[in-house]
Amino acid sequence: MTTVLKLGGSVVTDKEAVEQVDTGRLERAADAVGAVHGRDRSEGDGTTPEPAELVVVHGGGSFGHPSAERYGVTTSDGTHDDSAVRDIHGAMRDLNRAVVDTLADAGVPAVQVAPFSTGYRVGGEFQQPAGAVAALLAEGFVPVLHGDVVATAGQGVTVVSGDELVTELAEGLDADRVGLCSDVPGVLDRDGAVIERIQAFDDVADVLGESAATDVTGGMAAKVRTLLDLGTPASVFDLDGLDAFLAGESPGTLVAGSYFSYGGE
Ligand code: IP8
Repeated sequence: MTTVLKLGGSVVTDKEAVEQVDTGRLERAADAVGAVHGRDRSEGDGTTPEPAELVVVHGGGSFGHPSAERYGVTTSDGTHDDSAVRDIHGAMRDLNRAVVDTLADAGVPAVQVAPFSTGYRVGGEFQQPAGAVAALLAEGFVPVLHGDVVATAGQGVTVVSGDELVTELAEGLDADRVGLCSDVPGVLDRDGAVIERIQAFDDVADVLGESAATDVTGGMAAKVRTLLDLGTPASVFDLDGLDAFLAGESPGTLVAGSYFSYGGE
């Protein structure tokens, strides 16, 4: 069982500040992950089942987005400015360090994997070879990747979003489940109620807005589109749903295309 979990920028950072980790929320998330994927569990004593393999991806929040905006870099608009690479990638590395350290403190065998050094974009398509991540998983590590800048043919570098990473990793690793943990309890309808299941974008196109804070990689609409393109069921939930997701439940909104049978309905 392989799970890809994204901790959104709104979970790990204070999105209204500049380059500020949200320590309280990050620790809460890390504790939830540690309770299921902690080191003591992964060592195994021969009597308990092997824990599921977990890959963590985190977003940029107040680290990646302001610096990307400063240089005018998005997922489709690139730059050849080497300062932009150092600044945007550097900001994301700082955040990644905080996320990995906090997960490690919570007992998770977390290790950093930088998309800048391992992924690239050609013809607009982001590619993240999964070989190294798969090898780390097989060795009992929890790889932690992050939104980043990546080499882009003809454009220098562009931003890669955590959602793009989730898609590539879920496909490359043939993952069984995907979780997107952000600051909303799910995809919301017009009345603010959580939509339990989404099977097609047209069903929800009119109710999806964009993120209020600076977000160069798009808000909920982009997330839903990305998730529907996956061949893997994905749950969208907030921190309150994280324990349930890690326990194998489907908190928040379950987004799964027509390949997926919703309990026989
Ligand atoms: O927050 C974007 O990742 P996201 C990362 O998952 C950068 O969209 C560098 C803006």
